[in-house]
Amino acid sequence: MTDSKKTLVVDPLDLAAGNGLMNRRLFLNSALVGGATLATGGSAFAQEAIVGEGQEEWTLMPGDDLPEYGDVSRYEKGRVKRFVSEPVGLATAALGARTPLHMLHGTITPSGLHFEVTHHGIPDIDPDRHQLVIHGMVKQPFKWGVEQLENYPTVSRQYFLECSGNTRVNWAEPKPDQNFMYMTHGLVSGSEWTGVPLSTLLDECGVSPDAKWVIAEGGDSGSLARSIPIDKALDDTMVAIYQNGERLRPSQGYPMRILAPGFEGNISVKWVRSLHVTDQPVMSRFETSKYTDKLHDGKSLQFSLEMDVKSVITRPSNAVSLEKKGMYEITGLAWSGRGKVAKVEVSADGGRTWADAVLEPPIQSKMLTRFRIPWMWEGRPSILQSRATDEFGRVQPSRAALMAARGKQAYYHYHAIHSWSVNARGAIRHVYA
Ligand SMILES: Nc1nc2c(c(=O)[nH]1)N[C@H]1C(S)=C(S)[C@@H](COP(=O)(O)O)O[C@H]1N2
Ligand SMILES: [Mo]
Repeated sequence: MTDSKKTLVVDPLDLAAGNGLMNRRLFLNSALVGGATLATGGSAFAQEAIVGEGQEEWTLMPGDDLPEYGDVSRYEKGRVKRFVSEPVGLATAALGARTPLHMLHGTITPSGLHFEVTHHGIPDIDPDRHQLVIHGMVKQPFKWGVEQLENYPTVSRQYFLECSGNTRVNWAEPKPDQNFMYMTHGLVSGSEWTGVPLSTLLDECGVSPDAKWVIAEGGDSGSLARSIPIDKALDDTMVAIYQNGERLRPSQGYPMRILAPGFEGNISVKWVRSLHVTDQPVMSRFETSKYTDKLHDGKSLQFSLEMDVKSVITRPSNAVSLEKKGMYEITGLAWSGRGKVAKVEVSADGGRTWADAVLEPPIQSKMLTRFRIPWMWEGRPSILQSRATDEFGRVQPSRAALMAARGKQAYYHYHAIHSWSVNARGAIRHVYA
């Protein structure tokens, strides 16, 4: 039994920054897990034990038969789900399904919860009739079905995928958007992708030394097309056929997609059917009217493909408020489109002081990294923020710095520090700080 009135005694040596941020060493040496810290004062989480429980009906009879394809508990079905936008006309608008980041742990997004952006709906592709062709500036064009692709040596790597429209409401909205965080940040997910390196297939075709771009075209009705720089195509880009150990889901591009690690999601063309090797980009509407960044002077940045360094606190967040004073774990995700996350700092006082969070290994290039730090909330109004730095020294900017650099008219590639204000009752709101 815990005594909820006893106050938590915090060793001042354990404080890492202002307003109750604790030294991450509390996690590293498992002092918290040992109970010494959390048990005092009654943690914010534990409940009193009631003797005599444990005879629920499921303990009294045999359970169900085994399904051939497993599913989540029926109690989770309504609770853990993607958040799907209204279908507003397939021809012009993109449909989005957002990952419930605040409900997930670790870094791998369950396939059924991977975010999805689809401009023309999900095609119902028969894998026996779908083929990928490589043509254009090559010695010999070739084509492959998914069964033929499987004969090649494959690679399996964990990568994040983020739509460059993720968090875009924060550019323009003068008032901070109060939708729950999955609406502002849920267009990012992490998976293990298995596929054939695109370089293997290009080598087989014999790419001309004058080639500069590979134009990928999808097999959906709108034939979404994007130009991939040849260096990226020959580097870590793959034709993915598996996600988290099983064939791609229809939402993710079944039976094959481009996966261009660390680049904006739009270029990872799903349901890919054609790769045209050329010396010029195709200038499709997805790289002219869309996915370009309008600057102060009315000019636009085009082909800003590599995603910036970014992070967000997923718990607590405006979707998960605090119920009472006590010790909490602040946790979230950080990522960089260029490489590994090197550091995540957390502030509980609106950026006046910062403490280093623990980064949970393995820390992988172009993949989500989980961070965590203990926080003693003493019931004071607080502003929680996270700031990521990648291995190249790129630091996640404040919103003011990002707006100063890129202007207010931008739409894509928002990646500034996100701020959660906690009031004295523990209610959490998104604020600009
Ligand atoms: N063929 C095709 N590929 C596509 C899209 C599409 O509509 N059609 N949407 C793109 C966009 S905008 C993004 S952000 C990513 C999303 O990938 P996901 O749905 O697997 O998360 O796919 C990209 N690839
Ligand atoms: Mo996107």
